[in-house]
Amino acid sequence: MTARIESIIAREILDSRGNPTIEVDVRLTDGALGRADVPSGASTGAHEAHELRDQDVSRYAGSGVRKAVANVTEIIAPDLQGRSPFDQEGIDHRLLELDGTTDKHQLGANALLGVSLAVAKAAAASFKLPLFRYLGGAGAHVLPLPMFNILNGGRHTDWQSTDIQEYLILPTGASSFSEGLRMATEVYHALRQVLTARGLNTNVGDEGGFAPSLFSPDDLYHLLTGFAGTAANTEALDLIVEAIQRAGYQPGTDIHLAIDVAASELFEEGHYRLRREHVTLTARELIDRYAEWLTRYPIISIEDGLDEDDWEGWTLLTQRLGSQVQLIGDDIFVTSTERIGRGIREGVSNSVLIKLNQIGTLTETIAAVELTREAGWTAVVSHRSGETEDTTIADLVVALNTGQIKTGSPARSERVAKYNQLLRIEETLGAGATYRGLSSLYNLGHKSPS
Ligand code: 2PG
Ligand code: MG
Repeated sequence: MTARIESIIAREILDSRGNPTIEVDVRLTDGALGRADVPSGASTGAHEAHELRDQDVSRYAGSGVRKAVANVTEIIAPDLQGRSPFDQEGIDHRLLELDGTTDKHQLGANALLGVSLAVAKAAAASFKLPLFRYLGGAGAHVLPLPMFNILNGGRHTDWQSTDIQEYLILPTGASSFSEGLRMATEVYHALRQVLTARGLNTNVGDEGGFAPSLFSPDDLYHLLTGFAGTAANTEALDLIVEAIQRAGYQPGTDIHLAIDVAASELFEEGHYRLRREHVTLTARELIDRYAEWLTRYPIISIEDGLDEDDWEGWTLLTQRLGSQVQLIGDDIFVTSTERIGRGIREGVSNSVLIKLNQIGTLTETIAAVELTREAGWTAVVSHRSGETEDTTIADLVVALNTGQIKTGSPARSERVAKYNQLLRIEETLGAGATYRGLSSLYNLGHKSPS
């Protein structure tokens, strides 16, 4: 007899920022167990599915998730009990029906995602298959090009570092995932030395990247010490280029750069405010800056270069830079097929960031990836700034062969857990593993950089 869902339980646990989040256990009649933890963002998109929090200020300042837990145990669990765990689409469809709202605010996208993923993991365990194999079948074989966020800024550092939220390094010249991981980790350690040599602090931000206090026009320390730094946002790029060289690698050959501007966080009354530089720019002026940076630095990917609702600006951005770099939409698309579909019709980018909890179920996430790839765009599977030890995204990126993952710096266990899981998957695949390096960005018919 094939296994059925026997029980579903949920609990409130903590994420990497010390905020409550939900964990779900699905147990099958054959004893198989699937456990999933749900991540949480800080620079969240306004159009993301609803993350249900208790708003009871007597606990965790209102951020508890007991309501989401109760929705799992009292509403979802009795309904799904006895169903087949192998019908993921049917399960996810039922979750959407039980919620009944477009933004999933009734039961909470966090409650739905916990169940959706735990069911998939229980099903994989029942088959005694690794999750990537259960989800991806025999064709799953592509290890992703990792995007390591080694310098954190923006909201992830309480605006103490740069305006740009993430500075990432991509080991494009590596011949395997594990070699890429080693190269990037060496650069991370070299960056620590570069910062220390400059008298800059080596504290880290939410995703494990360094968060130094960089040059700001009114920063007395820098003025008094006579350090003739450029503005914080480009100083970060200079420091990373130096770290790459210090580690013995060639910027633009062995390792390329990427940024996540998270520009929705900068957007105020139709303009983009760079707090660390004391300037306010139009979309066109900000695009000019990116264009100028592309001439000076080996940047091959820009995420959220403009605000989540600035569709006009995004069109302009894509017309100007879309043939030179990967332009990833995160907050603008929020992993929603509806918004990605509009983006494809209007030609507003060439890549989509894929975050499970932005949309709320595995089936909808896979649909978002499929739509993205059909358009010849790239899809980058991503963590959130608030994470746990759950490693589902490592399996998902291999299952779907999307070829790129963004999951933080090569430090802090909630980030490293995903990279370590990819090492295990690489080992399992052995000679069958593929690593595409630079061509991961252009493997879907998208024009390669000149
Ligand atoms: C992003 C993410 C993850 P957050 O903007 O891409 O790096 O941050 O989870 O805070 O939205
Ligand atoms: Mg982003």
